[in-house]
Amino acid sequence: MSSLSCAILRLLLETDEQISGGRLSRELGVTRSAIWKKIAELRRHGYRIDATPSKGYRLLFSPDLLDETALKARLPDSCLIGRRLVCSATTVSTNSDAFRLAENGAEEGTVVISDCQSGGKGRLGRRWESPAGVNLYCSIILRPDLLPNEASRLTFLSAVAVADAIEGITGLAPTIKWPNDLLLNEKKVAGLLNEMSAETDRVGFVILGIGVNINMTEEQFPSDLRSPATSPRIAAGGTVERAAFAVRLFTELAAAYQRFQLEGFDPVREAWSRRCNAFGRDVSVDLGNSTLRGPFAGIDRDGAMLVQRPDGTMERIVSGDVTIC
Ligand code: BT5
Repeated sequence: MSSLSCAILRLLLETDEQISGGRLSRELGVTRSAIWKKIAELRRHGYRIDATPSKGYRLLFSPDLLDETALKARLPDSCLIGRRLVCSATTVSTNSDAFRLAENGAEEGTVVISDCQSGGKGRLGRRWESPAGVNLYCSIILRPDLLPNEASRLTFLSAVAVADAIEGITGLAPTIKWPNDLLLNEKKVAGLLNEMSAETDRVGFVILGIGVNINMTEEQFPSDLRSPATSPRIAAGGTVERAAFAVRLFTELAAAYQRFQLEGFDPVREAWSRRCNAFGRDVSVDLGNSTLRGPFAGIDRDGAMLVQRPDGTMERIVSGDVTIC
């Protein structure tokens, strides 16, 4: 749809009242008949818009779309994340698409979103279940001024932003399991896959890959998932408008990224620690050829997990699968 449809939708979303055709045409600098044509176009895409002669137009219902019009109509103009949106009905993996775009110079804040992924990626070659019409799958291009070994800080930043967005929109309070799982009632509701391209001393770009289960139902999860999974719909009932969730996530992320650039990692670490589900509990870490078990002792300045060994010293874990005992 055109930028005029998007501008009309933005004005309709701002109020529950009727807006007259005259006001729309004045504010947007086009004729009333141009407004009428775009209202018809929005209706064809599933928006229910009431038109009362002499009173004007009122939005009654928005379809749950994740296209450019639905997102741009809700996104503040000043938001860094989403200043360019690349939306599609289906793709293999939004992370792979974003990586290619970034290699070709796409600007910071570009977001790739798809309604469905045929090859959604988890970590270590695992799969991310990505059915159509129910969830959010997005990949965000950032170009931070960081050393390669500092880039993992953005995983923690994005985990906090996703948790804040879920809580802001649904009222449900997710916890975080190191390093990248978001849980509701101990079941996985979102996962992060951050990838980067770097020279030896400098990050070129980072792709924040974010998958959030939103309106997914129990029946849509395959029975062989490694660990239990959920969505706000399963946890609390009711559905969430995905475009509203996505915009909340982008604004949370933009604010967190700006704060990180000004104040560094400490505020991120504190916010992450408040959400972490492992404090005071024993964790078991699969290190590939051995398993470490001990009390979780937080994360250090680089985001490495600290686990207390039996002799009281700390083990730093930079990667691995963790189970809360
Ligand atoms: C992750 O990996 O949690 C990272 C997931 C990142 C997905 C996003 S979607 C947008 C972007 N584009 C991509 O291609 N990827 C990113 P990991 O910690 O390895 O968890 C994967 C495991 O979670 C799987 O082996 C399953 O057991 C489980 N799983 C798969 N799909 C799930 C889902 N929709 N909800 C909950 N758990 C799931």
